[in-house]
Amino acid sequence: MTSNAVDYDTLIPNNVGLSEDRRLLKALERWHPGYIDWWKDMGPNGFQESNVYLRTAVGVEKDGWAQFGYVKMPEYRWGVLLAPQVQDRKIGFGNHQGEPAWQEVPGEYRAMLRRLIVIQGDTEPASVEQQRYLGKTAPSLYDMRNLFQVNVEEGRHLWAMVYLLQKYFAADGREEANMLLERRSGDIDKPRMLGAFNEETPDWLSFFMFTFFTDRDGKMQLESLAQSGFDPLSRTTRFMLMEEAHHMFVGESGVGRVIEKTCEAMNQAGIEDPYEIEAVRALGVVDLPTVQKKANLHYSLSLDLFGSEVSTNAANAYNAGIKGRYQEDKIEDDHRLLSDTYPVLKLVNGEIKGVEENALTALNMRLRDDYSKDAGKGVGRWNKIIKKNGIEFEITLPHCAFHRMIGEFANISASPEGTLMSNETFSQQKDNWLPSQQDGEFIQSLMRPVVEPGQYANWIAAPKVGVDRKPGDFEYVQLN
Ligand code: BYC
Ligand code: FE
Ligand code: FE
Repeated sequence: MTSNAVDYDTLIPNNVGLSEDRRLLKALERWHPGYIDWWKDMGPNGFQESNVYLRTAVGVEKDGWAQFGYVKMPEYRWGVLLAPQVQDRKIGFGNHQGEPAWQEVPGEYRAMLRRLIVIQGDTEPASVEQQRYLGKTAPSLYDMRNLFQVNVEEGRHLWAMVYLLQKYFAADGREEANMLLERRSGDIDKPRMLGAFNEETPDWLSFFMFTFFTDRDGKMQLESLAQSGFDPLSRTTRFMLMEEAHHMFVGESGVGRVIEKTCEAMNQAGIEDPYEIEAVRALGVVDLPTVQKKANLHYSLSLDLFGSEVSTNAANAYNAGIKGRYQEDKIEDDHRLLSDTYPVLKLVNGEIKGVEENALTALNMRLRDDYSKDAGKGVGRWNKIIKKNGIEFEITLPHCAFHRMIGEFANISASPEGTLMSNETFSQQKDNWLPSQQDGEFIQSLMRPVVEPGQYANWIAAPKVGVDRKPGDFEYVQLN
């Protein structure tokens, strides 16, 4: 079955010929009610009966895959969608380079593959859990709709991984699929697997930072899984990446609109100094130093998601042909990396030094560098908004040693510039670098819902264009 058309006649929309695979169909139908229960329990709180103007995937080709319309979220058509199969696709890297891509799980890599799929799957519902109360304080119906769109798509990403587990991993895959519905973000007994997915997303600035920084880790990880020699994983992640672009748009434009509104308000009030924090806050907008602190927090939490800089797990997954580099198929080298090196920042005798490491074990570091470059471009666009408004301030990405819990710098303290310091000094300075309790309370004080169509909270600018080219006063969510 290689058709790209999506079958919407079945309970579970799909382009994988589900109706011809009775065993799999049964397994997914058995999993479905638990998913819906999870969505109603842990999904967007309070809006399950509202009509939301959502896009639903109706095909998997580059153009015209999305259809817009009002949907109640629990009735969203979550489905199993794979990018088109590439004929005669070959494994592009590692020990099996040049061999035909696997259509079944290779026995020797079964455990490794399952682990990666489970970790990927675990992040998707985690983000929905983290964001579940944000609907109540949305700055507009436009933003509320974008939040819900991100949420239903993360739900679909969970479906994508559950499909792989149920189809390719028999009984233990079924068990993992069930456990994905049992862990909970931030739960002490059954937490989600990765650190950043157990943090809170307490306000909308955090939501925008999360979709900018943390969904971008999603993009990088999915890009490297899209290179996988296990073809079904490659095809699923390739389609997920088309949805991921929207999540990062929500983040980048969201923070951009916050910055824009702050700059405008400062100019109107004649405030030139961005560090006149109380004066800026009195205007009901978020001061730029606080935006910087939020960026410091979410960037550093997201760097942790790349694992240790030097990792044999990463080398093994690459050698196995399971997880490649970012844009592996566009890199011109031998795709084996057996004698190559890669520069890694490490702690050497109490100093941060660049050290040449084996390129295979340094793959997490490399992916993280690619991530930082990608994130840096978006930050550059934020800075253009500030500059255009004539304000002297620049958002910067902190040093990779700042505020880390995983890897080389997990046990030291450093400033955002990368200056090492004692833990005591760090604690004294912390509130200058990361959102303090007071900053959090100030932002919370701005989080009042705005639900009139076409209206926006005072702290955020209106978007340049509507969703699906709808007019400014379009009712993106029909509350009832
Ligand atoms: N937190 O060799 P190491 C997304 C563990 S986001 C907790 O350093 P490795 C999304 C690690 O598991 C993308 N534990 O790392 C975004 C291992 O434990 P075990 C999600 C961590 O394996 C927004 C030990 O430390 N997808 O899609 O090379 C909204 C040593 O591991 C952490 C993926 O991550 C951590 N941060 O790399 C919605 C792709 N980091 O096994 C969705 C799949 C490491 O020794 N995952 N550990 O007990 C992977 O490729 C890799 O597992 C990791 C870690 C990159 C996560
Ligand atoms: Fe996702
Ligand atoms: Fe995402």
